[in-house]
Amino acid sequence: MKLSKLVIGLSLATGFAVPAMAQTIVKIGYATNAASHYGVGSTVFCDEVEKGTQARYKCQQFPSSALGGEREMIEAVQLGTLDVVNTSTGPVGNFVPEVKIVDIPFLFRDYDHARLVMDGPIGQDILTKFPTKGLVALAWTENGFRHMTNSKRPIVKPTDAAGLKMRTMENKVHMDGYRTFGILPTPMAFPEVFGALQQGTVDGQENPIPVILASKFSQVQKHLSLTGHVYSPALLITSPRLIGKLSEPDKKVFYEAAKKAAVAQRKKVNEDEANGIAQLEKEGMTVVSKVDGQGFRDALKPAYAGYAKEFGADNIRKIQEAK
Ligand code: EAX
Repeated sequence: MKLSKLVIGLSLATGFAVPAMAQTIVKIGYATNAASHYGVGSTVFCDEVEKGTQARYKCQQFPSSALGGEREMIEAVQLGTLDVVNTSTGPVGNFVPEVKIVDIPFLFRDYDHARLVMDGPIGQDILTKFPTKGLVALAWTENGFRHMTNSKRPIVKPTDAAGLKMRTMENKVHMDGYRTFGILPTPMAFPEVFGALQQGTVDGQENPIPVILASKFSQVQKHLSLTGHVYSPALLITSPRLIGKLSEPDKKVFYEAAKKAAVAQRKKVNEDEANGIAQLEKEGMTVVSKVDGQGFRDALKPAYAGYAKEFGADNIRKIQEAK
């Protein structure tokens, strides 16, 4: 018998007002709108949590950077003013350094390779590093392969990107890499990006197709180059405080919900990648689909020396060779 019917039946039979099941609101935030890949993943997470806990836990979603940039939302989870954030790894390395290795440019061959690593021993081991930093990573979700947009000129080879003032995430691994292309990296929280592009404070930015689409960057950017220079993982992150309050069965519900969210978010990324480029051309962007990928990889070599020193050449190779 459904729980709610039982509760009503009991209160009628005993004449006592049986207290309605207490409901806990789970506040979840993310950078892009509710129809985006982050919104799709977060909604699946929320639906699964509500269903799996018989509505004892119900989400309140804060899409479109309503609670600030991703770094601010991660800090809010640590402080306890936000319960869950669905965030790219952009700023995460500043909280959990072990994450930084997966932000290395041209580390992953394609989506299958990236997802295999994130869901395999290497990616799962990184998730275990979060609790000592006051965070709990429920699962890897996905932002996607990042491409360059700018208002000045088509980018085919690294020298075309040289001299451009490009907004980057607050991510040193990205910035060190982009400097080898001659780019002038300008780290900036995501909510400020559209305005900075509109005012010309920066010439360009780089993001996956789903973000470029959802953020309407075609309104302020003329050129899109399918560089795919970085795979941007994402994460559903909560806090030890929230997890610590859950019963074992409810904890299982939250982790299972996060896994289902990842599947839905990755599917939406695939859909956006398949349909988004034609959509962006329709919105007026000129698209360079064939860039000099080898030229970008060659230019990156000096940064790789630094990455090998920081993360260990073997660890980088293990990821690159994962099959
Ligand atoms: O996670 O800051 C960024 O460019 C991120 O890709 C965006 O917030 C989506």
